[in-house]
Amino acid sequence: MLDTEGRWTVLVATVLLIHTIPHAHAAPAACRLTHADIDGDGAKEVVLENGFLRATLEPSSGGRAARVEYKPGGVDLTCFGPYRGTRPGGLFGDRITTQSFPGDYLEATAAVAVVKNTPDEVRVRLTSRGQGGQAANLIIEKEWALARSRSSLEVAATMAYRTGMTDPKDRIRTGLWWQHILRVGKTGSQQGFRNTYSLPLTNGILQVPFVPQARNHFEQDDSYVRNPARGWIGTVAQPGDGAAPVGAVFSLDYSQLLHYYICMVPGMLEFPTVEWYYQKVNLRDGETCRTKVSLMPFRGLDEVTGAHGGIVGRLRFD
Ligand SMILES: [Ca+2]
Repeated sequence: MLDTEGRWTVLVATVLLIHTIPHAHAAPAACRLTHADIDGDGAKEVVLENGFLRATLEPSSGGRAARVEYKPGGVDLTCFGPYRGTRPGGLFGDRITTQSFPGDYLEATAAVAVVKNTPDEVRVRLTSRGQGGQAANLIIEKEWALARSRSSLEVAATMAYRTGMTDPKDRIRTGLWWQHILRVGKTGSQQGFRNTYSLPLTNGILQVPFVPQARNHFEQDDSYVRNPARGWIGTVAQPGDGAAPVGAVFSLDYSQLLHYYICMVPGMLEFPTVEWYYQKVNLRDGETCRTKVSLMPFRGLDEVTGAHGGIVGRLRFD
């Protein structure tokens, strides 16, 4: 580039990209779907599994992912709590922007429909409904999918308003909000590793460090991050003992996004929450809005500065 005094300077860039799609010569294991009470608590789980991930969904707890094991890294990307007393953690806890915490959906019981169960792809739909007022007719549906050749977990969500009455004046105005305990830790453990959250903002990439059992603090602007610049948010963890960094990034639709939100107060010793919420929409009877998210795990990147379309990357100017 040419500087103000007319001198040429050379920018040396280091680019490292991690594909979440494996090379063709790999022979990934077939997909499997199990719908059974695997932990003996009387409620059925749904387990989606391929060669890269094993995701345990809890229909009886709002249709969340209670565990997501990333096999190549030997880690879990979340834990099932307890979070805030006895409230479970996990990924994709449903909320809506017009209900205060915890709202109707975090502990709703979701209906289960297996959509596809083949060696190349497994797909299941979990459907929850609110409890009172207009939310009793507001349905949140998450369709989870794993493909044999991909290491990402795909979630396609629908928020639908179904009153059964075609009153053109009756409409609901709200937005979808997801709460996650995104943290990388040893498989099956409650506590995660030391890690750093990354958020792309209009004034640069925000890096938020978190050290388990330390009194971490992130409360700028009441925990809201109101200037997102891209549709991704993720974490990179340092397992220690010379092991490669392991992380995961959510890739989401930026055009629908409103704010990110991180709840990290000193009393939360094991993990913070990672959340975002979408812009409000107006829904009349029979109308729906849709969005898609990919959760992309990776190894070997010590920093994330971009993520999109199955690729997570770091671009660094030295
Ligand atoms: Ca169970």
